[in-house]
This record gives sequence, C-alpha cells and structure tokens, in this order.
Amino acid sequence: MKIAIINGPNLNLLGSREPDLYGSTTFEAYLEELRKAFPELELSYFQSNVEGELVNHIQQAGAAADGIVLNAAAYTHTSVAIGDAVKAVKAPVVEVHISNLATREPFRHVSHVSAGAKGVIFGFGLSGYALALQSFLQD
Ligand code: CA2
Repeated sequence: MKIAIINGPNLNLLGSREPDLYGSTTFEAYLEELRKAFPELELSYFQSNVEGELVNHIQQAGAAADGIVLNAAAYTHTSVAIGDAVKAVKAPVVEVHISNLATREPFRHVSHVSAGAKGVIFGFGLSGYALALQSFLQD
C-alpha cells in the first residue's frame, strides 16, 4: 500500500524551534522511525511552504497513492484551495496535527481540510502520523 505523507508550511523547522509545542525531533528522523514501524507500507514524503505546490502534490498523490496523511499546517485554517484539492482526490486523506488545536487560538479551530478528510487526528505529537498510518491498515 502506497501512502503519501504531506506536510505544509514551516514543518521543515520541526526539531529546531518551539520544542514544547512541536517536539524536538526532525520530521526526517521521525520518518525513518515510521518506515521501520510500518515496513508493509511504501511511504513517500513531501513538504512545502508554498500553497500551490501543496495543491499540486495532493492532486498527484491522490491519483498515485492509496492514501494521504496531510498536515497542511497553517494553510489548514486558511486555504480553500487545499480543502478543494482534498475533496477532489480519489485517495482517502487523514488530517493530522501535532498539537491539540482545541486548546489553541480560535482561528486554529477552523479547518478547510476536515470536511474532505476521512478522519482527523490531533494532539498526540508526532505519534499522530503513526496513528494515521495505522488507520489505513485497519481498512
Ligand atoms: O499542530 C500542528 O501540526 C499544526 O498543523 C502546526 C502548524 C500550525 O499552524 C497549525 O495550527 C497546527 C505550524 C507548524 C509550524 O511548525 C514549526 C515547527 C518548529 C518550529 C516552528 C514552527
């Protein structure tokens, strides 16, 4: 099963700043752990700080992969284009956030992704990505 993990803006900074909120591990290091924990899954990874690049990649992965794990980061709360892309693609999308959005500012309680997502996971730190992958194995 091919799963595309897609991260949005500033998640390239994971592990370098704000460890209380986002942990102290880089996503690349965590991805190695995911690959070891889920040898039965073929995992691809894409990160961009550019909204249109994320839309392009959701479209590509939505056609080529069996599932998408998407943390659109701040674009979650602003991007109608990313929300439309999630709704348009064939592959199911699981929305993940590292932090607990419900305990944060009200603007983070709005998601343009959730309505098109199969499910949403937030508040479990980086482990949320593993929970999302697990959800694809349960189907
Ligand atoms: O909790 C999440 O996963 C978020 O998607 C992270 C976004 C934030 O805008 C969303 O509301 C919730 C921010 C990602 C920024 O990541 C950083 C990582 C390290 C240092 C600075 C930023």
